Amino acid sequence: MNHLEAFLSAMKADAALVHRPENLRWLSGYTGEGCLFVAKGARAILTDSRYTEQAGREAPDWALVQVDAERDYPAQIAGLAQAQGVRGLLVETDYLTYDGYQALAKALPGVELLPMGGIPEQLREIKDAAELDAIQKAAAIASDAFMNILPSIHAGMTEKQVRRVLEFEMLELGSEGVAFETIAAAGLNGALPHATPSDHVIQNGELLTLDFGATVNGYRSDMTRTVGFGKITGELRQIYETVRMAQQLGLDALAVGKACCEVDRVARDYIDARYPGAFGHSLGHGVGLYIHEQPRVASRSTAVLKPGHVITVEPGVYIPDVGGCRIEDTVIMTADGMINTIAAPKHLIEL
Ligand SMILES: [Mn+2]
Repeated sequence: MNHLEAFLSAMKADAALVHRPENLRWLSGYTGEGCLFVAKGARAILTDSRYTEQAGREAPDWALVQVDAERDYPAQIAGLAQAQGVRGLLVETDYLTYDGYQALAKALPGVELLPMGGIPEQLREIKDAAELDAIQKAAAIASDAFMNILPSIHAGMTEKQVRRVLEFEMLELGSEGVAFETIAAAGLNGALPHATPSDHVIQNGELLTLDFGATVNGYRSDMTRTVGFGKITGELRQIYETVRMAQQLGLDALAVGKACCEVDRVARDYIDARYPGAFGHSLGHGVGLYIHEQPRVASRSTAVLKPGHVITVEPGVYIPDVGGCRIEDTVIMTADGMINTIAAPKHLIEL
């Protein structure tokens, strides 16, 4: 069953309207702006003249409905809904703006707008062979880029300079673009889990956390490595080894049929016993066309691991006025185990 067939059979309404860019791409292959109208007897891409050529190339099996000043999105959607006799239309109420929703409701007086309820996101959890191939390629690019830049990064560079070198190398190796905004956090900035690269000059004795990913065919990879400059001793080394062990325990806990909250707990208990309260975020998340997908690997997650899940394992320790460390791999769950897509080593590298 292809993505569209899976979606159609999961739809509990006459038709659906899809706006989220990742879902457009996943269902149709189309990567431009606009939305999809999907019904049992119709599939159409609605967009404007800037994208009609592109939509025809990327999704030749889909009908094209052009919007313009005369016939805007609500009017064209109303036309399609009427032609298909739609009474209930699924919409992404977790993505549409309030104004967009109001405009639709006004244009479709006889149609009930129903929440999509995350159907595409649930289906996207399980990746097929082509998706896994793209993610593995993206992971290899990021991992190789990290290894390639190690000889050229050194104390005296700023976080921004390291980011530039790393992102350039990923592009050189074939990435379409960054998977998300690269994090480069050295010294005390390492205590901020999502620090933005700054002009901070990296000093010997500091840790640098790099969280980054590449993109292939729209699919992303996600990895984090923390490296040291000069000699790393005392508490920073302890923090590093604690995170490294917690990450390994998390990886070792992965198995098909295992509850995600159990995997989170194994890594979290290890850190909490040593650095209480220093690991605030969840252990991991799904990765695919979007960087944060289902399933969540979190203490309150109800998800159970299945073959085809792609998840991260990324514990961290963050201590204000001391620094921090995170180590992360992207892992594919398979019927008989798992594949760690990130090859880069995890011992403490001192540059
Ligand atoms: Mn991540």
